[in-house]
Amino acid sequence: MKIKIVGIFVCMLLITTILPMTALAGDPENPEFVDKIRDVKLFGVFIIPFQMEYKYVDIVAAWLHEESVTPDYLSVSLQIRDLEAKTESLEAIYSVDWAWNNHLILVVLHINPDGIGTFDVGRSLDYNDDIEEWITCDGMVDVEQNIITWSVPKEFIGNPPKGATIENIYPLTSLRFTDASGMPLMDLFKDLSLNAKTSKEYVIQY
Ligand SMILES: [Ca+2]
Ligand SMILES: [Ca+2]
Repeated sequence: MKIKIVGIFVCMLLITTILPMTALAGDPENPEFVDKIRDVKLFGVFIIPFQMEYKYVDIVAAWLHEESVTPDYLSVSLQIRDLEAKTESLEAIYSVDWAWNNHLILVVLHINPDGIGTFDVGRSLDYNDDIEEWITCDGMVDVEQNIITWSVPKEFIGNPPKGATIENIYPLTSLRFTDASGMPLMDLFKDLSLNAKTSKEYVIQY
């Protein structure tokens, strides 16, 4: 009886230590952010009945992740319903922002008829939402998997230590006229994160 109770106790200990570990690390199977699909809206407000034309800005999920071999980088991945390496006429803007230590961080990528732009990361230097400083970072567009990944140097975002909680992870996409078109640079179509199915925190692993 005693052995059985000890066995149950050990099992419970294992479950309580393993479960948080698996739940904390972001990956495609366990993303921090899961969006509805077919929810791209005109001006971010009006529902569009047919979404075939907007698959390349329809957010599916977003997650943060780190590798033990590159502990100085925080990777951010954004999954889209059907990602394209270039657009036909409009400019697609992909971004994910989050908060740590009361500072806002934002990663951005533009894809337009010329192709893929630079992978940028910005930070606010004070406690408001304005981004004051930008750098270009490494990144990857995987059109097979429909995933954009930014590789963010931790130093630029204030070196969040192991155990730090990254909160309010919110992706956003928009479609607007290109600079070259001479048309007003307003967001025509957007996929907002207000209707997320899942939105949770990420804990720094390294
Ligand atoms: Ca969506
Ligand atoms: Ca959405």
